[in-house]
Order: sequence, then C-alpha cells, then structure tokens
Amino acid sequence: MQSVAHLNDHRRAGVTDPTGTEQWLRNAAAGVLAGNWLGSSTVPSRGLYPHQWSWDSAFIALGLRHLSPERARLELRTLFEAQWTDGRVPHIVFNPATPAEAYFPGPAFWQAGQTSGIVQPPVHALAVWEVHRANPDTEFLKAMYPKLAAWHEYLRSRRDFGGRGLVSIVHPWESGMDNSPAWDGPLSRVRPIDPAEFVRRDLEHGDAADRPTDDDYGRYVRLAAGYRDLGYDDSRWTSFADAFAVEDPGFNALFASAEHVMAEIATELGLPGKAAGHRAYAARITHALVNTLWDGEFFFPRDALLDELVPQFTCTGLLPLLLADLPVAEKLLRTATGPRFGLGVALGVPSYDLTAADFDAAKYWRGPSWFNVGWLVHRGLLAHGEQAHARRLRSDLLDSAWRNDFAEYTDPLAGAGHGARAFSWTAALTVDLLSSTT
Ligand code: 2M8
Repeated sequence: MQSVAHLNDHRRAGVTDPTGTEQWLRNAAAGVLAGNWLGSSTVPSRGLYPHQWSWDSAFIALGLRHLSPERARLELRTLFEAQWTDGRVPHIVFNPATPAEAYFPGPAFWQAGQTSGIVQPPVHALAVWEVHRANPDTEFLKAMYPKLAAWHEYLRSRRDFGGRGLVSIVHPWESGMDNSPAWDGPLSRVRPIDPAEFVRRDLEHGDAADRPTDDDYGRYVRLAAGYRDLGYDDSRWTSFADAFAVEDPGFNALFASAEHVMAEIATELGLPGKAAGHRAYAARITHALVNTLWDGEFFFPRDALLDELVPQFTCTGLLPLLLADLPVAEKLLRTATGPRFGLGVALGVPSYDLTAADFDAAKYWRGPSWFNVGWLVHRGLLAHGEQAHARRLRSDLLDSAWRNDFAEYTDPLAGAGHGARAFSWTAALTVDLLSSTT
C-alpha cells in the first residue's frame, strides 16, 4: 500500500504541478482502499472499525466506481446480502474472521446473527445509481432495485413514529453523527448503563479526548440493548421507558434525495409508474421536512416523543441542500455561509455551530469537519448553482485529505487531523472529487 507519507515528501519537495499532485493523491487514496479491502467489502478503518458499515460502504462504492466498478458493485452486493427480511439494512455487517474483542458492541451483544439491528442513513440508492452510471450494468441495477425499494419501504412503513411523513431514528448511531450535540437533549432522558458493565474498544485506537464520553456510551448501550430486547420491533419502541426517537433532517434529506434517485433508476429500468411513485415520495418527504423541521433559518431535528424541535445548529441541518427543489435553499445557504458554519472561511464543513460555547474543534461530531458531510454539502452547493463555494470546498477537502493522511475528521479552524488515519470514506470521496470537476 502506498503511504501518504510519500505525498508529504512530495509536497515538501515543492512539487506544485496540480495534475501530478492530484495523481499522487489518487494513487494514495487507492492505496488506502486497497489496504482496507477485506475481499468482498471494505472496513472504514483497520483498527477502529474492523467490520463493514452501511453508509460507509455507500460512500466507499462512490469512490471505488472510478477505480474498480466490479469492486464497487461487490461492496454494495455484500452489504445487501445482510439485508433483513423486513427490509432494513443493518448498520454493521460483522466480519466473522475478526476477533470478537476487536469492536464493541459486537455480534454477541446484538444477537442478530452477523449484523447489528439498527440502521444508518439511506445513501445506498445514490451509490448504486452512480456506480451504474460510471460503468453501466443493467443486471446489477435490476438486482439492486427491489432491495433498495424494500429498504426504503421499511423506513417509510416502520419508522414514521410521528405520523408526519418523516423517518425517526431510534439511536444516535443511526444518524451516523453519533455524539452530535443535537442528540444531547433527547439522550438526557436515557439512563446510562454503568461503564463498568462494558469494555470500550474504541479507546484502544483513538484519543479519548476526540471520542464520545463514557456517559454517552452508557446511554448508547442502554438504547441498543433496549431495542434488542424488544426484538428490534419498531411498533413497540415508543413504549420503551428509555426510548429515543428523533426526526433527523439529514437522514430525511438523504431519504428524499434517495427517492429522487430511485425515480431515475426506475426510469432506466423502464418502470415509469414506479418512477412517478418515487417522485411523489420524494416530494412528500421534502414537504414534511420544510413543514416540520424548518424554523425560518435552519433545519432542526424534532424530538418525536416530546414533539418539539431541538434547536442546535449541527451539520445534519445542512443536508437538505441536496434537494434541488428545496424551497428554502436561499435562506439555508445564508446560514451555511454565516458565522455558525463559516462556509468559505472554515476548513471543510464544521459539524457544529462555530459560535456555540461548547463547540469543540477536535471532538468527533461536536465540531470537527467530516469528509462525507463536506462531500454531500459540495453536491448540494452544485445543485443550487453555487459554483464558487463548491470549488472552494472541493479544494479544501482535497487539501485536507492530502495533509492529514485521509483522516477520519479534522479541525475546521486549524486543519489538524483527528481520529483514525487512512479512513476509507475520506479516501473514496477524495477519488470521487478528483474524478469530477465543479
Ligand atoms: C462512527 O460510528 C460507530 C458506531 O456506528 C462508532 O463510533 O463505533 C460514526 O462516525 C459513523 O458515522 C460511521 O459510520 C462509523 C464507521 O465509520 O463510525
């Protein structure tokens, strides 16, 4: 595997030719993905996350399509082989060859065979479609379409606890933005399990100051164990004493965007009736997002159990920018470019309000910039014709990948890397950005 240290040597040697530099970066990113490849899927990181993660795999496939469409298809097929009969796509597919003590909570905790029982944001339709567009394979598209449809149907039919046409997440891990300050309020009603009752494996790989606290973990474990003990039965969830149910704007924006993509897939497969249905679903989610989560300035999560908004400015509220037909895009862009997210000034897209008293530039989802969020916002900027901002963000992201050895997350003010290095989605989305121009 090519080390990114080579890139830094290259940089120190003063090589400025942009084409050559980008080729180096692409090779290094390909090296990271090769190093994290297990044979039929990719781990997010060899040490910290030694299994297959759901939304990571979608982002990874988006990069792999430029390197090896065959591997991109296999990545997605492997994930969907673990799809449950109720349609859910589990957030982790465990690698049986990985020692049990390598990650907590592992298969013994979840008691769901080789998977976890919760989900992650639905970025998969986008990945399937983009992989197909890069290297058309109608058999692949035909095989994936019903699986994607069942996944979306699970979300639509089992997770609309609020009855507003929006999906609720039942665990902060489902958002993909684990310890975001937006979950603090709803999580405060969940009684933490004593940290003496479980062993955190993440701290063996990361700096504790950059990771969630023991108190956070105690609550995560309580929620996951509670959901497991209900047999992962969503219809019983809201009666659980420690329940967590939140309508997350990012998750729902990705869902609406995925339904637009499903319309494209259905059209390609010659299913115009289905395509119209997907477009109607997308419109319904977008309408519900604006009607219930938009407060005039920003999209906030809604605590579905208390029926109230959680007024924290976190990056999840920027993801509705992905929707080209978003009626409030101009105002949302104003917030994005304002002091809270500093788009165009900060490095990447901060995960939390730069002006908040508890903003933390190094701590996981409580301030740092994440590459996948930057990539999604970049796409959103392009959807709204914001070429200059998109160009600047793209160049920030690539520079950060280069400087920080494809770090898991980075300081949006100083630019320093944090968390794991040689992180798969950072590498994959680097390849994607390098393959596209704004
Ligand atoms: C992080 O989440 C996992 C739990 O799912 C963890 O902290 O152990 C998040 O950043 C999530 O978005 C990501 O999918 C996962 C693997 O990269 O790590």
